[in-house]
Amino acid sequence: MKSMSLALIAMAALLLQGCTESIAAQTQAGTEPLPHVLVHKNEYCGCCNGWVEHMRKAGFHVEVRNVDNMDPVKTRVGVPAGKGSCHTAEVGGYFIEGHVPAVDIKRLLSERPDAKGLVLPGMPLGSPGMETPDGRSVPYTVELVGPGGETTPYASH
Ligand SMILES: [Cu+2]
Repeated sequence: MKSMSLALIAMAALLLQGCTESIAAQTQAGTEPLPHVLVHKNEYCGCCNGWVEHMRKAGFHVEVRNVDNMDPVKTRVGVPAGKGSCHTAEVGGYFIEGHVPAVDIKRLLSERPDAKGLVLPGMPLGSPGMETPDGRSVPYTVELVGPGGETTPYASH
């Protein structure tokens, strides 16, 4: 009889330990996992791959889709005229145009503003994926694209 209750206590202890471990794992991974990122890009775009690597290092799961013509994608998601860059991504219901830093995308996903997405027009030197061998960079501003396609400054780097 005594040995049986000891066995029960040991089993309960194991169960408790199991619970504690799974809670610890959840906390470590963060409360909400980062959403899946779908990137549309041209097969031969090198700086696009640089940005994909930057996003993966930041913890995003990135799926890459190579397309010959980017125009239909940009039109569909709503990239404003003159604000385009080399690649267009979709994440959490927003679009991300160009070499936008992952930190801005994480902020977008936590704040969830009423907007279509973020744009970083052109390909500014020093932005993620546009690093230069000598470390040169230019200041750049990521813009938020509102529901009507209007842009407002979102983050300066
Ligand atoms: Cu680029």
